[in-house]
Amino acid sequence: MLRIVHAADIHAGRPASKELDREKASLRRREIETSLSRIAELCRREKADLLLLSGDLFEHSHARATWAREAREIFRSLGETRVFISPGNHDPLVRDSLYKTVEWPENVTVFESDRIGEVVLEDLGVAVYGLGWRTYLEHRRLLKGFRRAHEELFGILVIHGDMVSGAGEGASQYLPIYPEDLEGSGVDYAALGHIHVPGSFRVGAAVAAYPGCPEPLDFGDKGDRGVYFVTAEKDEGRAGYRVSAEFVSMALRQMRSEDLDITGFDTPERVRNALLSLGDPSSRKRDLWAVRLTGVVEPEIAFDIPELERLLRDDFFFLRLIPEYSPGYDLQALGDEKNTSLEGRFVRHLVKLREEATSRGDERAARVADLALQYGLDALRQGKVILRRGR
Ligand SMILES: [Mn+2]
Repeated sequence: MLRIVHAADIHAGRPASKELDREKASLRRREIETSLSRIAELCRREKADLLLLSGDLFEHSHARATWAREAREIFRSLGETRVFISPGNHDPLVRDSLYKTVEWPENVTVFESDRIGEVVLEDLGVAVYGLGWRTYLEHRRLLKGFRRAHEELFGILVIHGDMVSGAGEGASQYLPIYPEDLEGSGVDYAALGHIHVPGSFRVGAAVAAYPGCPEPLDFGDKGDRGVYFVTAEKDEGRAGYRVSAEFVSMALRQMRSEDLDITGFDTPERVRNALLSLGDPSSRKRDLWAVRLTGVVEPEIAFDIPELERLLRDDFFFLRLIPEYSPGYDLQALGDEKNTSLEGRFVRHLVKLREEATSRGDERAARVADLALQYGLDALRQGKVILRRGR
């Protein structure tokens, strides 16, 4: 049985979010860099025949030369595992690429041409096909017309690109991969890279997978992150292979997004305690959290968001608070027809504007009217505008 570890989009060298303090930012950057060594451990544990790295292994503009040397030693330590790398849009084969400055060990193949190359591994009964990006953008449909040369071998394609669906030429500037081109290639497994959300799927007779980034990179990268462990066995009953692609979670930390309803909360202490009830202590200390504060609070209350984040700095690895709560003005009472004051007329006018915007489907205008209502009432009743949104 053929045993394959397929990873992509490590993005080694990528600086962590500027919102992290210096110490945590450098820790996080290092965690992203060292995911390659954890992937190598998986290769050893699973006695993998092949390690496929489908692009964006590092970031050309940020990766350190020392990291590339570490990567070389990690690959060397894999010995029996053959490594195939197809550079992508963040690590293209430009003139001063780290791919060209490091002497890679014998078990490593970097696909250096933007035309599909092949490596035949007779002992494994495998042919690996792949290409490398040479520029930061790639509009060309590079897979079009490609057909594998060795029908009798297990065919693998390693490529960094964007699966598109029949949107015509120019469908993507990140190497558009058309399902029909992939199907026409005749390969058994397509080791894809570029999309950061993990997923495996079938394209005709082929199994294809995007492993996604093994460590989450942005707040959008929610959920489990990792690599694929792929096995392939000749299916004696039929002409082809039985291929299974199993997701293996690897990430040291997760990105979490939560909503917290703070309706009726009147002290920062209450907000702090509610935040401390999210998840459990270990997930708070481990993960990166983005929490939206929602609900309705007394109009005179505005929580000091940076101060709250500071108070909780030791409880969360990282916490970003997004204030989206609104002031509890009683618009019904304030806008009563009998209220002839400036306040009453202001509320009736703005409520009408908001309703008109809503009824013609203009959400933005409705939002503007709503905020104008809040700020106007703040000014009229409290003598100042309260910026609850922070930052
Ligand atoms: Mn990427």
